[in-house]
Amino acid sequence: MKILKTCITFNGGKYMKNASDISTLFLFVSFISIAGAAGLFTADIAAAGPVVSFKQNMEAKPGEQLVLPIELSGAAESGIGGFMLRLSYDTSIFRNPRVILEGTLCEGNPDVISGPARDYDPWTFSIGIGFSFSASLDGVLVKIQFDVSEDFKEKSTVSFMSPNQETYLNKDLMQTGFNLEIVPAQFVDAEINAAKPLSYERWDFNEDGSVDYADIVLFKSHWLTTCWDYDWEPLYDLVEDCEINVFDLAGLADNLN
Ligand SMILES: [Ca+2]
Ligand SMILES: [Ca+2]
Repeated sequence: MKILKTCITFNGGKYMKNASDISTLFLFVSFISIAGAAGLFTADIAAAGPVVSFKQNMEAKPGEQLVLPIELSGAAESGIGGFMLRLSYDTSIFRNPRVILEGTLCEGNPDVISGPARDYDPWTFSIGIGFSFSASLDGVLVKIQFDVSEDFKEKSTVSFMSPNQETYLNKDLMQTGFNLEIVPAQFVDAEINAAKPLSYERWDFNEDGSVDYADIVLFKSHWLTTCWDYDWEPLYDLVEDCEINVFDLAGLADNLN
């Protein structure tokens, strides 16, 4: 039943233009429903093909904004012509979702649609395009921006809803006669950690309850690295300027026990 709703949602908009599209839709809905009931969508097909992944190890600051890139790899020769990402997350923590296309593989594509779910949908927010999307290179598929609740503590997950069913990559609908042909893919969720507040604890890098020589040694091993370096570790960028430098050292020195 979830799959049925998916199809209606997707085709109920601009893509369903005439009677022939409508009959195609119902044929397609029947097929998908039967396939779903028969258990044809299994974890096996999710293991192959391209990978869609949230950027990992992201931190969010309570009360601030979070931009979360969704990355695509293995795109070449997979024949992707569209996608539907249905996301599920705690809406009391991640609020006012907006899609950013600038700097992504979707930049400049006016057909990307997005929006919140209705009350009866099991997902929270969706982003998709049915056709005219072509990814020959790997990169950031889209970005999603949230306002993060001031109450955000610890961690929270942003996940893809039902990979290869409600969330999927697909062949170009224009070329498949509006039959949804899913390109099997792997989808990797995000676990977002709450950034630690700028307080004494932030200088206690090894979290042993004291800011001392051991923390200086750890700090020194990241000296003058920048956020463009492969071994970038934002934990040490106490004064956030994308470099571990003298400004961070000053803070560390001030907080030594
Ligand atoms: Ca320490
Ligand atoms: Ca810094």
